[in-house]
Parts: sequence; C-alpha cells; structure tokens
Amino acid sequence: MASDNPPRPTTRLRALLGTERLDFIMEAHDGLSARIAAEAGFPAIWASGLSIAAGLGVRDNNEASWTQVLELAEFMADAAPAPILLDGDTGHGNFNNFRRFVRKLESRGIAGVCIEDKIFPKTNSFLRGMAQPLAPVDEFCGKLKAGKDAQGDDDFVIVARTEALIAGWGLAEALRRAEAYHAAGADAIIVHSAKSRPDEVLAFLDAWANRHPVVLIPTKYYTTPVEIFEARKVAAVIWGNHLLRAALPAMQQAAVRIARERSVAGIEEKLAPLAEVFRLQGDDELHAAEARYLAAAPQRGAIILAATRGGGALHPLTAEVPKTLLRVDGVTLLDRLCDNLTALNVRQLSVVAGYRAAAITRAGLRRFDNADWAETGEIASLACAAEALQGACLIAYGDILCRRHILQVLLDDEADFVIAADRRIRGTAAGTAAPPRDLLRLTAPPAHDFLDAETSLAGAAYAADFADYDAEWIGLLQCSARGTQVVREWLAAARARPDFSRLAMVDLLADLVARGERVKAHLFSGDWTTIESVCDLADASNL
Ligand code: SPV
Ligand code: MG
Repeated sequence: MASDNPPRPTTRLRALLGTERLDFIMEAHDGLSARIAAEAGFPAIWASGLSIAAGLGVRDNNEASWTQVLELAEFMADAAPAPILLDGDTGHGNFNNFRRFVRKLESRGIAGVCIEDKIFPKTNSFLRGMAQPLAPVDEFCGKLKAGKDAQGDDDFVIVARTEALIAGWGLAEALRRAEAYHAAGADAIIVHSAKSRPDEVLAFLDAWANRHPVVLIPTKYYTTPVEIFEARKVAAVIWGNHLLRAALPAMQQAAVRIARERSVAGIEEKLAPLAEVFRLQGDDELHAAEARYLAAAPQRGAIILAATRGGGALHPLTAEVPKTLLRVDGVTLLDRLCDNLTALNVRQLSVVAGYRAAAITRAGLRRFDNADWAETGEIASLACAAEALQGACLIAYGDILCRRHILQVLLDDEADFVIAADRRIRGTAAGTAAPPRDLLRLTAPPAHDFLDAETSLAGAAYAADFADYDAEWIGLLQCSARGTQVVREWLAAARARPDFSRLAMVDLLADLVARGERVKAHLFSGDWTTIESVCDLADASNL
C-alpha cells in the first residue's frame, strides 16, 4: 500500500543529486536564512562552514566545535522545509569521529554531509589554498566508508569533496581522488576550484564523463553561464555564501547610519517590518496552536477611580499628586492595587484620573481623564472610562488599601455583581464623630462580625446615620461580563439624569438592587483601609 508520508529530507536530497537535471542549492547559516532560502524555492540548503563560522564571529578553521555546528544545523533543519546538506569540513577527526558525526547528524534531521580531503583543522579553500596539505587518499576513503557504514537511513547522503585543484595538485590527481571516493561509497563528488575561470572544472567534467553525480561551488567562476554545467549534466550547483554576503552590507550600512544619526527614523522604512520577522518565525502557527491548546484565559479588566485630590486633611500631601499616588511604605496606593490585580491575572487596567492627572504615568495602565473632576462625582468619572467596561470588570476606588485575598474572593466569584463590605463601619466607636460613608443594608446580616461571610445587598447610600445600615462598602465592585453590560447600559441612561454629575457609586449599587439585580456581598473584618487623613496613612503601614 502506498504511504501518504511525504518523502524524508534524506530521500529528497538523494533524489535531487540523482537526476540529470541541474538543481541549485543555496547557502544558509542559521534557521532564519535557511527558511528564507527555502521560501525562495531552493530545493535544498547548503549549511556552509564558512558562513556558519562567520555568523558565529569565528574563522573557517574549525574554531567552532562540531557540537556547536550540530546545534546550529539542527535549528536550520527545524526551520527550513528543504533538506540540509551540511558542510562537514574534514569530518571533525578520523574515521571514528566522522562516523559518530554522521549518526548525530541523522538524529538531528540533517539530510546529508559533505567532507573534504584536507587535514584537521582545515582552512577555507580561498585562503592560502596551495599551501594546504591534502589527506592521504586511503585514509579519506576509510573515513567515507566508515560514514556510509554508520548511517542508519539508507538515503542519508555523503558527498566527497576533493581539494586537489585548490591545492594545485592537478587534474589527474583530482580524477584519481574522485574515482577513489566514488569507489569508497560517496554519493556525489564535489570538485572545488578557486580559479575565476571554469577551465579546470570543465576539464574535470569532460574527463569524468558523468560517471557519478558531480556538484560544483562556482563562487569564483560565477560568471560561467549555468547552461555550461547543465550541458555536462552537473547534478547541482551550490551558491556557497551568498545570503551571508547579502546581509553584511545591509547590516553594516544600517549600523553606521544609525550610529551617525543617533536615530533610526531615517532608516526605519528601509528595514524589514517587525511583522515580517514574526512571520518568518512562524508566529501564525503558534497563535493558531494557542487557540487549540490553551484554555481561553478569562478577559478581566479593572477600572480604578482616582480623580480626586482628597479632603483638606490630606492637602499638605496632595499638593503635587492625586490621592491615589500617596505612598504607604514607599509604594503608592495605585501601584499596590495594580500590582495585586496583575498578580491575580487582571490584565486590562484602566484608571480615571482628574486632579493632577498627568502625574499618573504607570506603564500599561490606560488612563482616562475626567477634566470636570472637581464638580463631578464617581459615576461621571466611571462614565469617562465607559469604553473600558468590557468583559468581566472590577470597579475599584483608587484610594483604598486592601489585602490581596479580598480582591481574590471578588475575582473568583462569577456572580454578575459582587461587592466587598466590612461589617464594622469605621468611626462608630463611642465618642467618634464620623463623616458620611458608603453604607450598605444587607438582606441577611451575619451574626458575627469576625467571620468572612456571604450575603446580598438590600440597599446602599452615602450616609452618616450608621444605625440604619449593616456594613460599609470597601469600594470594590466586581461585575461579570453580563454585569458590565448592565452597568454600561445603566450609565448610558444615567447621563440623561439631572443629578448625573453628582451620582456616586452607591447610587449605582442602590439602583441595581432596585431593578431586582442580585448584588452579592462578601463580608470581611478589616484587612483594608481607605486614606482620609495623614493618620490613616501612618496606620495603613500596619496592613
Ligand atoms: C563553505 O561554504 O564553507 C565551503 C565552500 O566550504 S568554500 O567556502 O568555497 O570553500
Ligand atoms: Mg566549508
């Protein structure tokens, strides 16, 4: 039965070298360049030793270790759909090192390797080529045989490259070596030349008479029309270093210009957009996979109402900053609240600023300004951030300090409206005259004031007659996605009210109850405070 699996990279590379058609193999030196080469349509990639070394900032003299080359080649194989033919230099040692190298290359998905008949550590063929000694033919043949015997996949390709012409040993020696390497099992022969004319390579090809596939690297004799190779049935031409060399002037010019102009503005449009970088990295695939494999993270937001300066008792401290930027133990109220919310996975944070709005600059915090903060109440501020009322959303006062678990309890509750309240209304101790506060009536006030408890809201008001109320609102209202929608609609309708500019959050709470919405209340005992005086600030440190 025919298999549906696409051919393996080894099989594809072997087939490419086995036909009489001339194919072109492009150099690459990392995952990105390999992908670019494959996208351009090259059916195979030459993992060039010269380019890989240059990319790593070292010389083409085996300064990069074989395991470092292996790592890099693996990135290339992963990134490019085209098979990789790795430049294996001299095989990184004797027959034993080479056969181990072959097995490792196979395990990393490399389709083939080319080794050259020089001596470790080699030097690039275009540097002092005539001075480079060649390996004894027998020794090199033993290495080829060991490699062929070691490969697990029959289609893995081993190319033998003779440097006889580079070293100036002449055509006869090149032919003798090519013949011996062919007999030793090499799947193709590279005959390399440093001449700018193709004559010695063509003489080789004519004498060789297409006995076995030949691959050329016409870096120096690049002006030769490829039809001349085609006519001689050359299996493949390797463009040996051209992506690296294309990148160099582009990087050099960009670096010099940016350094000189102390700005990227002049060059930005000439650069690849970031979107292109992300595309080449395959971000689309990850995005699609996230949708498949990641549980959808709930979209949670918070709107922090922080438009006020604070009462006269705080004015010495709020001359320059709004109340929400007062510090407790060195951290502003706003930062502490935002940090806690971020830790609880609330990602879309918004603040409504008013007094000294420009002082609120926290990164990642979306700021809405209520220019009329001095004449308007909390609801007018909330309305300024109406577009942030999306999905589940917490509405919080910006001048409170509370322990994280209070926020956690609210965020974990999926009811449409959830508030935090304290059974012990502040300022009710004997003999204290207290200002009006956000007070709540509960459907079933708990018997104890020291246990956290759940109940529902029966009514709410900004009032001073504590006796009529059961608890104080902590300034936190968590809304589900539906709850947020209800609040948005309520806000839209409230704008028409003559008292709109004076409306407070408790008016919203009271209206929700009046409309028959259940507002769930979690009762706490302490673990929070709001800042109304310099003393409150000092006391807040105890939290
Ligand atoms: C390489 O690309 O590293 C090669 C080809 O070996 S050459 O640089 O022409 O020797
Ligand atoms: Mg090389």
